[in-house]
Amino acid sequence: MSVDVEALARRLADAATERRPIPMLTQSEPALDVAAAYRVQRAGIDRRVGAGDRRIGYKLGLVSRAKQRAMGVSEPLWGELTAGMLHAEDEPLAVGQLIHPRVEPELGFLIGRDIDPETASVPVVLAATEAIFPALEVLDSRYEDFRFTLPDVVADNASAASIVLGGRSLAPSALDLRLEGMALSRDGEVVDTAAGAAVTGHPAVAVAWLARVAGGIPAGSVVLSGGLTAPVPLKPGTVITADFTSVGSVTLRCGAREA
Ligand code: OOG
Ligand code: MG
Repeated sequence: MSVDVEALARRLADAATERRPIPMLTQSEPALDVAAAYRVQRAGIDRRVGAGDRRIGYKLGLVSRAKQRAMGVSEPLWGELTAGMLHAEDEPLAVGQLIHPRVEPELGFLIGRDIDPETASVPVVLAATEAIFPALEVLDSRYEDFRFTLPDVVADNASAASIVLGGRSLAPSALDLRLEGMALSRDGEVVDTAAGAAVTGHPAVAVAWLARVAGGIPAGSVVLSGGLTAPVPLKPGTVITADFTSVGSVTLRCGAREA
């Protein structure tokens, strides 16, 4: 039995547009395995690109213990980032346009040289990385109760909604990514802390994995490492800041009212 890739991509896109969460696809589509789910994911991004959006890179997901525990899924996954997901730091996020948004702190990689899938390794990733910067990722699962299996969340482009990039960009040689510390604050109060090593022992391990499974990473890509902590729910008026040791801070402000 095969799945109707286009129809499933449309179901997910409609859920986002209508702000209406849907049951997990695997409930009605038992044939949706991880490989088919990546085809649904690609069809969803192709739809966005067809409507004028542009691919800018990749995101890793479920790579830290904190995230795997929070979501009950213990295998990593990846998704794609588009220009339409970029959200300026000083612009309030319209949380009312999302279903049940959450945010998480991540490390961003700007890839300066193509990374081949066959030779990807930590030293290769670090040599190919032009800059590291802090990021906040806003997630918004299109599924009811923010619950999913691995194929469901893969098909849903790893719950991607918006990304805020900030801080200062540093060459990877200017910091120890494993020991890059991070304090996450909500409305001025620290709610979680982590270091880069939360992501697979070293965030570049996750980026090397991405290069192997995604068929390489082209020069110019932005890659998000995956959340360092469990995600934090967003409400109107919430202000979230991630302060990092070396790469600086990034802040997300939610709009005051549901709109
Ligand atoms: C899936 C996406 C995971 C991360 O950084 O771990 C992710 C989810 O938790 O909804 O983006
Ligand atoms: Mg993430």
